[in-house]
Amino acid sequence: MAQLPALRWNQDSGHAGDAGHSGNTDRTAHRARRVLLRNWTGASTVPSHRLYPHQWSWDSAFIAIGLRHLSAVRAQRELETLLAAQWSDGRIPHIVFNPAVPHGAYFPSPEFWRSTTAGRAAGAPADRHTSGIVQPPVHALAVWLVHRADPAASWRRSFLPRTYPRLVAWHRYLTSRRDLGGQGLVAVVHPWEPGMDNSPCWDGPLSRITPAATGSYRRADLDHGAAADRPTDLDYGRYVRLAADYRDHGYRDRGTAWGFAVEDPGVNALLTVSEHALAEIALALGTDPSVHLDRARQLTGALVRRLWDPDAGQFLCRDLLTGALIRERSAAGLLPLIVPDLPVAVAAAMQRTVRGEHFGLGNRVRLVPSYDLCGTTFDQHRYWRGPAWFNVNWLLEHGLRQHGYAERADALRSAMVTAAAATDFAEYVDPYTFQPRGARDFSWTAALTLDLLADPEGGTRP
Ligand code: 2M8
Repeated sequence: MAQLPALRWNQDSGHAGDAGHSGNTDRTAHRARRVLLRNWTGASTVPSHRLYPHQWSWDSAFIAIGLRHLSAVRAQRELETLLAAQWSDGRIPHIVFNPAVPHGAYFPSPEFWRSTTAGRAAGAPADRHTSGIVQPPVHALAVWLVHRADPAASWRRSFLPRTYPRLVAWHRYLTSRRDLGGQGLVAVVHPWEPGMDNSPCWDGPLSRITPAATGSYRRADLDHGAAADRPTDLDYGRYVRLAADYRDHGYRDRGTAWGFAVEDPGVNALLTVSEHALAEIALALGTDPSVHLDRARQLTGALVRRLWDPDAGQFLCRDLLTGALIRERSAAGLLPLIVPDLPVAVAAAMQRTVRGEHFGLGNRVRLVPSYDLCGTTFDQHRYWRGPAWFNVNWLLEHGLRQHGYAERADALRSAMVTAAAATDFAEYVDPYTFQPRGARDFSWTAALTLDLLADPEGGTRP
């Protein structure tokens, strides 16, 4: 059986409030736990009651990683609820709708996605409403970390035996049906899929899309979020058009004339790490992990070959419709730092980029912004066009530590906890001032803060 190069994820044990915490960190952990308790709806957690009142795919994975410190069983349920909405073609939808929430509370609602009818041929479940697009595959990593938090509870509930086949089907969907470029990487077909919805990386590809007519839908996000923080109407119209076209094609991935198809480094890096997690899960189940290790190796190779740009010192997105790299620097291009067996020179160049003029970590800012500080369209307030997000920074904290930059990781960890506590767990913050933006009491901010606090030694561990 293959030898595992252990998936070294730092914060995979411990409990918030462990001995050695100061009063402040205990208070922050307590407040973070309260957010997670309030946002729990009985079987899963909403990202935010008002702005995002359903279950989101990658949110749930990050939430479960924090929730495991509060209740490992609840964290298992979070992931099980999401996986129960998986389509039979393997896709995990990006939203699972809560039937108790009125349709007008969020747009696009179930009436827009029509998963039970338009998605029937692609294998959407008949008994619940979901969206038809996907989000980054953080789930296998989350399952593995949740299992590690309380192995006894996990085995008692057969958590790994029940989730493993679903995770395998999910990765198979991505690596087969979504390898649209045929080069061994997953492509996203909508700006919402990589989770960084409004990134300037999409400006070029989106400019080719005719927006849906303004009167044909009603945005619900502006009821709860400031217009200056949210995407413009023009971009929103294009998101709607792309989603409607996919739906009207029965959410089929074959024979579709894609209006948008991009290889994103963040999505592919997360898939690679999750493939390593699948290897760990396979081994725990007593089966051969080689297939996952081989795939992780292939993905790492394809990432570097297709998306690494030595001149930029970071990874870039590739637009499959033009074949060219998209010359915009977003934080997605730094996420491959989480990949364990990245070539040393690539990791070294990336940590220089993280600290350099474009991301300024430790110099101009204390949290990594979502987009290039020097970019012409940088906006420190607008959603995914500059503000700092906690999930991105949590991943980078791990990436820096894993590649030997512990001091930088320590500083980032402490800035994240400070910013989360000072902003009531904001959805995102101005990277210069830590001014809160978007929703407050945001679930993944609370969950990941809890995770950082649960491992007080993590900052000094090799
Ligand atoms: C944001 O995306 C949703 C659409 O999926 C929206 O703007 O309505 C993004 O930040 C995304 O990454 C996140 O998963 C979602 C829920 O927190 O909100």
